[in-house]
Amino acid sequence: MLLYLDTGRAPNPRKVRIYLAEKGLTLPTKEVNLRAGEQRSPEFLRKNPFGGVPILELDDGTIIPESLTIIEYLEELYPTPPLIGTDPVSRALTRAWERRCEIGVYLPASRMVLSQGEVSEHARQTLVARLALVNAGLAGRDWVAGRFSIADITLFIGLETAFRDRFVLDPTWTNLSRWYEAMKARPSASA
Ligand SMILES: N[C@@H](CCC(=O)N[C@@H](CS)C(=O)NCC(=O)O)C(=O)O
Repeated sequence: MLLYLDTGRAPNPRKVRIYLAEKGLTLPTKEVNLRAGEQRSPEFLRKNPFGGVPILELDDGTIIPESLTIIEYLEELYPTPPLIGTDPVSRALTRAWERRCEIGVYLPASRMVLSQGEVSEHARQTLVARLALVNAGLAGRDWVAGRFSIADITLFIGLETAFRDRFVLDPTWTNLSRWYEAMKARPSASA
């Protein structure tokens, strides 16, 4: 198994890095220099025509793309500690929160950072509305889906992406601020 990541701290490969740190897993990795455009080399495009990392190459040459899919695959191989719930209901709810955090937080945060004008402003408004809901969801629980999970990892990379654009958390979002401090204190946050 060979995991292709970036040379820096791009969000999607970082999601997998944090996941591996939380699992205590070390995989053989190969770094792709995105700034140098290595993801667009013919050799890399043969592995992933979409030209992005992370990808996971299995020993038989099968390529598993997409950060979340790689995580789900690894979770099946290495179920302990569980980061996608422990039974059908908690697995479903963990996945639901993970989707909310990717679609409602990470994607608008990334659109806000990468675009300008009205598009960026619209993304910022979506982000604010979704974060208010995440803040409400965190009432009375330490982690987004109850116990620590991939939903927290996705929310973290979403917030860190937003902070690149000088985004600040609304001071009334006390649950989310408390969650962010707890997340930053985990050793995996520096992965
Ligand atoms: N949905 C994919 C997104 C992969 C992706 O866009 N990766 C970025 C880094 S965060 C990348 O490799 N970008 C290089 C490029 O677009 O040229 C995933 O979750 O893995």
